[in-house]
Amino acid sequence: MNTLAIDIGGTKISAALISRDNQLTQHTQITTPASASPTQLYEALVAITTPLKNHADSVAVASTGIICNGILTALNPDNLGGLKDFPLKETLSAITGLPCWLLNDAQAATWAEYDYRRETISDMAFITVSTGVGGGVIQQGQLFTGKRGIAGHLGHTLADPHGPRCGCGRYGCVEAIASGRAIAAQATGELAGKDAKAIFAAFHQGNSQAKSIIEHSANTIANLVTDIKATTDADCVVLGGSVGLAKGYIELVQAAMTQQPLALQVPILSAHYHHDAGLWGAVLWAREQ
Ligand code: ADP
Ligand code: BMX
Ligand code: ZN
Repeated sequence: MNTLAIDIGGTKISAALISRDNQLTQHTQITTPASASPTQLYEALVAITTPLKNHADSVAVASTGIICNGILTALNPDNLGGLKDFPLKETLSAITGLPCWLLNDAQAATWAEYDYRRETISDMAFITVSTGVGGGVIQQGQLFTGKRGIAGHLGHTLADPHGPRCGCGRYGCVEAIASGRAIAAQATGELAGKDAKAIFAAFHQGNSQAKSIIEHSANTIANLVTDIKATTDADCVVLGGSVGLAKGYIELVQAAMTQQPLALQVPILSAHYHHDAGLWGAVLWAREQ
């Protein structure tokens, strides 16, 4: 039988079936509703689960936001269309009639990326540069979730005390400078109103404003990686998310890392599971529970 895997992000919701022998099939994707209405999120979850639920015996979810006792609470409500709290476990159990396992999206991706490397490493961190900036930390083979689900929310560490206000309410968070939303928010003039994907396209066509916004993001992530190394002595740091995986981005982060003190440098790798790290992590984590 299969597990129905769901990854709820600030921009898209993806789902797939993952079998016991690790075959991923029926990959589907919809846009995350931009409205603060819980009804819209409910309807999106019904739409994505209905074609798949009869082929599964459990549900494993990776979701943006703080996951605690089955409730999704946004640390940055801007990234969930302004929606602050949502009874995710209860809702999905009711929609599918199946047992349901939940984890934060970046924590889930961290678990998948660790699982892939577990023979060779014991300590690592994962950073998703996506709608927001999410993270997860593995120490001695253990995923840190924290008692309240907050552990590893690396996007809300301080990058610049004089930086812009983050949707979480703090000023100068990594997320407020480096995330896909932040990249879009910094664009002016000919790039105003464009999303991060379009700003990357402009960067590859030689646009100097796009280059400086993307380099600022990459430098901010390189500083975060250095902080992670100083805090955890990670064996490696893995990057994911559509910005983290975008052409040319990891090379910019790696180049900025070479400017850091040698003892604080650490290998920066691209996510093995690419855009599906959250889906795989949710399922692999649920199997461990
Ligand atoms: P989610 O946050 O829902 O998990 P993503 O990881 O796809 O979703 O991140 C969404 C962000 O990534 C948006 O800001 C979007 O503009 C940006 N993005 C999507 N595709 C690309 C791409 N090919 N290159 C650069 N940025 C991208
Ligand atoms: C935000 C926060 C994290 C999440 C991260 C990446 C919310 C709604 N989300 O920092 O919990 O892990 O974004 O999420 O507060 P994504 O949607 O960009 O993948
Ligand atoms: Zn923040």
